Amino acid sequence: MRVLITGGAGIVGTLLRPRLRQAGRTLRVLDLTTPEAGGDDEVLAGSVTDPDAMAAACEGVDAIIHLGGRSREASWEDTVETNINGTHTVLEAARAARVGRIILASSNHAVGFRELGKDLPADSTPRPDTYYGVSKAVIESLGSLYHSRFGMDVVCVRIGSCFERPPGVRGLATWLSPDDAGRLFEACLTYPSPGYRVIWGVSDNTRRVYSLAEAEALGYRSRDDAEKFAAEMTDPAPTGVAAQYVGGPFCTAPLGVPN
Ligand code: 15L
Repeated sequence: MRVLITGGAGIVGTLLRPRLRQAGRTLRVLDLTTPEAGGDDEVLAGSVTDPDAMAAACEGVDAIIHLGGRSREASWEDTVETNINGTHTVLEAARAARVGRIILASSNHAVGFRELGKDLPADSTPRPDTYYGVSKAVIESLGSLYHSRFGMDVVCVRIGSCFERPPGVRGLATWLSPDDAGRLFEACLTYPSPGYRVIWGVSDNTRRVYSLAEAEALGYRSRDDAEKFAAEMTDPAPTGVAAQYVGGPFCTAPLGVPN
């Protein structure tokens, strides 16, 4: 089995690579500049917006983890080009190469203006908080379209905050630990015929507000809880709008301004 990871040199890709390697599986890792070698991984340079590069990257591939793109707010034009056109290019290349399964990195910011509550369903309809959030809502729709039209299995993961450690107090609720990320993407890669799904990417944090049920239906079991880092957090707890909505500080960040 060969798995293409786009944006594989980014934060999430770097955390995932060692956790997804296994016998009988080759990881093909793509980024704008050639990613560092590691294990038996194939590494290559190319942009997700380049149809030729993506066609070559998809050759002989069984599944794609599409992480490539802007991971924060940027200008409207950059966001459309990299995240929306880029994802369309990846899906088109995947369709032409008959790749059966795509896991799309979506984000909590697709639903950033949903009120914080208990167990927010993973398929809550979009309420983006930024242009970035809009792009994530659009890629979920593109994934739905390619599933319905072409029968591809598409799993959209609304990732909370995937870092080595929770990034501040808000992260105590939104953290997806690296090991849980490995377990979650492994479930996305191996669950038989998932069809089209939207799931949350989050650990079983004490302060969690996202539902785990949809990811657990794919066999994911979180073993981590951000609460063990609570005593180390020195930033002030979110207040006002940032405390009311899923997207936290993204809800008030200026639109189109890189942050
Ligand atoms: C995201 O979607 C970003 O890619 C990441 O950098 C974090 O900001 C994360 O959301 C978050 O909400 O913590």
